[in-house]
Amino acid sequence: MTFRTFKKYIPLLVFVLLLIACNSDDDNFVQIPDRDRTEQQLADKDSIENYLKGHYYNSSLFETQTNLTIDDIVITEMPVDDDGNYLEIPPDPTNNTRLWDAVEIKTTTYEDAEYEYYILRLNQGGGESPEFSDQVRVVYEGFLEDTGEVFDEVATPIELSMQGIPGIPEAGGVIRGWQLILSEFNTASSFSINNGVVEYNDYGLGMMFIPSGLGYFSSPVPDVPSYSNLIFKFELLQFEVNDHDGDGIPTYIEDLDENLDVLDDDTDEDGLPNYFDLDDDGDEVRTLDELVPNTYTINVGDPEPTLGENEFELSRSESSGVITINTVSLVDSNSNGIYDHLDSEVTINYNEDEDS
Ligand SMILES: [Ca+2]
Ligand SMILES: [Ca+2]
Ligand SMILES: [Ca+2]
Ligand SMILES: [Ca+2]
Repeated sequence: MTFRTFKKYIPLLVFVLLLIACNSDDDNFVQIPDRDRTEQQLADKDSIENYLKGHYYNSSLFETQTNLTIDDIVITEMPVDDDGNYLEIPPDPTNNTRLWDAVEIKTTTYEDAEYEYYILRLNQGGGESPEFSDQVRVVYEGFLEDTGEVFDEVATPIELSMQGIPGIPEAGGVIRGWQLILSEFNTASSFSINNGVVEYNDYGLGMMFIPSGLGYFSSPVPDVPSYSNLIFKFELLQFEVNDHDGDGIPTYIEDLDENLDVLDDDTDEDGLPNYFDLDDDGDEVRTLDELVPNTYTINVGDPEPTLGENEFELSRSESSGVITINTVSLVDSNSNGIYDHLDSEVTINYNEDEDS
């Protein structure tokens, strides 16, 4: 089962406010202009597709066995013909498949450019699927498409927040390609602990082929030259729902226009995007107080309560075999189509009795 606690970054809010307050204007160093994204993507697409046509993987293994790891994925260069062109059929085609014949091609718009990216789906995973802004537990290896050089790898599972906060490296954040692709996979269906080692069952396993524009693009990153296409092998093991500002609303729900970008949603236009704003409509009643609270108590082992469509778990605790689950629900009390916490005309505080 997935663990569904809620990460909070309230101490970080202070840093963000400081950053906004001290926004300096001393950028008098020479800036090298970025390359045009659309032009770069044309070159990157060509390069990635050549790689996919020029390599194969050990496909039959993944059709016959379960719980394989990234170490079981073997990528080999295709043989060439007399003219030096890649053959289209790999050696031992019963057991091997050309990557180009196995990947899914996806498209997205990002920073006003159109992108293709590619997924090799080796196991979907039997658990739940994270949202683009959640915290994931993964194992991965990343290497450069053009040299094959490994620039980043973790052999034991680590947790990463897929959504960062600008200016706060500690808050995490991953490249756009990861946000798009990991949210397409599911976590493990279950896990067990044997001799202190966690063993996951039926987790997401695959590879991603990401153009530089959905990777680091022009940014300097150790061992990754600017404009590098990136390839990752990964296992998606678990996830947690992120609520960056701890206002009770999961971060992905604060992506109001559902474009998988939480930085462009700022209802009160105070410079703090909703996912990092404790009072989203700026009406001086905190978002958490503009949501309707509810409490469920169940016994350990009982089925989970079914939450409403706009109801989210805020916290849970367990005592003497009884689980207490606190939730909040979005509400539109004047039925004008705008939830109270986004409607500065409505200032009902649903926690007033408790506070006074
Ligand atoms: Ca958005
Ligand atoms: Ca705001
Ligand atoms: Ca908020
Ligand atoms: Ca309001």
